[in-house]
Amino acid sequence: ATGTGHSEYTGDVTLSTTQQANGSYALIDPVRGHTTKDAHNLSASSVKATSGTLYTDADNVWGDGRKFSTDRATAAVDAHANTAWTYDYYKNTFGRNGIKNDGKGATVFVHVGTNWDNAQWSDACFCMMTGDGNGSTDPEQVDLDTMGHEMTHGVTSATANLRYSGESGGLNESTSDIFGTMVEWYADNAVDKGDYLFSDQSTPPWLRRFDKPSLDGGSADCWSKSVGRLDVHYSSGVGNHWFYLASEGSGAKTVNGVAYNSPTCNGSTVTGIGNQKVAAIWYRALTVYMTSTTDYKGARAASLSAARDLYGANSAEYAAVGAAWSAVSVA
Ligand code: ASN
Ligand code: ZN
Ligand code: CA
Repeated sequence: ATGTGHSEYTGDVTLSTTQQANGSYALIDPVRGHTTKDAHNLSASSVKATSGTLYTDADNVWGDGRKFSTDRATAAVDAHANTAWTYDYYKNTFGRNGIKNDGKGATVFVHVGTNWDNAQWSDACFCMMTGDGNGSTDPEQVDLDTMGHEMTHGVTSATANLRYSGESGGLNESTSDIFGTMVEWYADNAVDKGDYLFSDQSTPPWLRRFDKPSLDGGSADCWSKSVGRLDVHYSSGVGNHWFYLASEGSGAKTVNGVAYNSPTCNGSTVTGIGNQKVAAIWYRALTVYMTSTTDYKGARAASLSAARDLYGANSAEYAAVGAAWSAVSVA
């Protein structure tokens, strides 16, 4: 069935739902296999696949469009819709049939924990958990790029399986930021437009940004020998900066009304090739060339191999990928 949702972050949305024997509708997506449940504030460490309760509704019109809503279905609207956008992005862009490419859907839990200002993916429950924000500035953590980020952790686990520490951990995080952002670009929503800011809707003004990652106070803009000692959400900065430079190029630029200014680490000028091509290169690098121990040097090699496969070794795309890595000090 097709329901209507009043979302927190993307206006009114359509929802793929399933009518049950008793006539009510459930947040079970029959196309993609995803199910959305209320965790009833169970902590993230306690959530199992069987936890919580399935969302059901009599008239298939869901939520009230408010942040921090007393209607517990509102966060579920965003979660259910944005999980579908993420599935569709991977399917329609890369032919990937779900997180494991096996057609099996995931479970999404909303209202996890109490004032839990976070979201996470778990391979163990094949589920995503999303919190309600911090009770003041940050609402429910269910916006497009956040949902895309968390589901991408599942894709990474099923493919390169980048180990979640050191440089491979930074690459794992960067991969989630990159494809999370690409899901936002793919959805092309009038309210939550494509940008190079991460978690900008649910953690305003943003949690991380790609043009100059260090503006978050912790992320690395440039590779150095010690970058692997940073938290993986900070060592990811090198990969995110590479993605921005390869996509949009160096210097000042306004995209979809947001002003960016991306410096290079070596004084070079980089010309971008657009984020769709960079994402295609990164997806092939992730799924064909990277392994659990790939570091930044290995990521450069993997993405150049992918660019060669897709566009040729003499292409502008291949040159841009290499130039952008050099510009973040990955030689
Ligand atoms: N939201 C965080 C992430 O996906 C949770 C974590 O630290 N693993 O990176
Ligand atoms: Zn992450
Ligand atoms: Ca964003």
